[in-house]
Amino acid sequence: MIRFTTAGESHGQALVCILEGMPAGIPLAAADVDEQLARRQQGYGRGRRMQIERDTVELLAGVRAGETLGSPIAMMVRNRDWKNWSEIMDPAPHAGDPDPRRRAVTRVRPGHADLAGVLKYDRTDARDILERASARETTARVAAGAVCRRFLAEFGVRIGSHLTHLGGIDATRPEPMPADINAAADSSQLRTLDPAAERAMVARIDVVKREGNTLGGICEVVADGLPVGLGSHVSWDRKLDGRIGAAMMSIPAVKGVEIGIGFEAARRTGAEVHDEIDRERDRPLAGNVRRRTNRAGGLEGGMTTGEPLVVRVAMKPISTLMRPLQTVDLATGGPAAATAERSDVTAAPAMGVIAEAMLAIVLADAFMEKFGGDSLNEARRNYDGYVSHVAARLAD
Ligand code: EPS
Repeated sequence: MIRFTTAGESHGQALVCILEGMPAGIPLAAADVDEQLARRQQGYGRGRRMQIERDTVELLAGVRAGETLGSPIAMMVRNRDWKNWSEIMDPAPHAGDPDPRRRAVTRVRPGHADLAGVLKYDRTDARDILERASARETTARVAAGAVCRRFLAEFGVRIGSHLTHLGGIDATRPEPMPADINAAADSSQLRTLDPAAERAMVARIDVVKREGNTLGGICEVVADGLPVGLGSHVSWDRKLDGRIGAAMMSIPAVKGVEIGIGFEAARRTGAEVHDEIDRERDRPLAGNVRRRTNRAGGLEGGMTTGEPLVVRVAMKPISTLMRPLQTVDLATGGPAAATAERSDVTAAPAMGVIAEAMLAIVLADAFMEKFGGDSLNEARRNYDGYVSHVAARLAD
């Protein structure tokens, strides 16, 4: 239903994104996208690059007078750093001086796309790989996600995230969770909801930075306001769990995804895992029931249940270490210390914002699959018809 593609190198001119399949009539302003882009740029532990960039979107196509047209939406975010890289990243054929290859990367970094990329794409300079493997690309995903999020907001869907773990330190999940997770998380420099853990995390980042090392982390993403029945049990590729898993695993450096209690479910008995169901009036989106617990994380049989959708996403430490690991130099064939480019100590807080965007894209796709429509009004009529039907079940 929804397709999107991004293009752009980390130090190229710009990142671009084309998002197809959004209906006409969604209210959309550049500010809706910019707000999300700014959220992605925050987080203690980022490097100097984030002081250079001030990401803002240019809406190039698919939007007129503050509303989507139903046509492909094209967006561009310029790289401010481009001016420092315009010779090295110049697309024009270049011979001699200045040599665009003078910052060639041959001491490939363990854990990065560098080595597999140069072998596969037959390159001698790993910059040809790393520029696109860079997580800078996620800027364009967040732009696409912002549009999907704006669409979902029309149906009362809210998506938020917070950091639950950083480099060996757990944050406690508040009980109850704040109604607006992002309002709370965005005011924290690590996007955690546990101030004591945050202080320990900040101290850990400072120590690890001095050591020239890096840290990973885990974010929890929550979507609420979803109706029962997005996704489907009927075929593997329509199951929403699988679609969410693939979207999350495509985020650079993400190594694991859990839905609900995730891996923990394998350690418990069925009685300790499955959420018992009670009838409860005035819960139309869930078919007038409530689960006593939400260990399933809002998904059963590949479909939403109407309970909050809860996804946890784990990111490995960034693979550019200022105190580099051992590798081979592709230019000499000998052993070498890996390239140490300017980098972040951790980008785990930003990863939560990116995971929100990916979830918004998957959910908007599932919405369009279920409710269809060329215009927002048509999708809304279909949504209203379905929800009133579900709400009539177990109503009295
Ligand atoms: C990145 C390396 C750093 C990060 C970058 C991702 O950039 P630079 O090489 O310019 O210092 O800052 O992230 C972003 C630019 C961003 O917008 O998130 C990498 O190698 O993945």
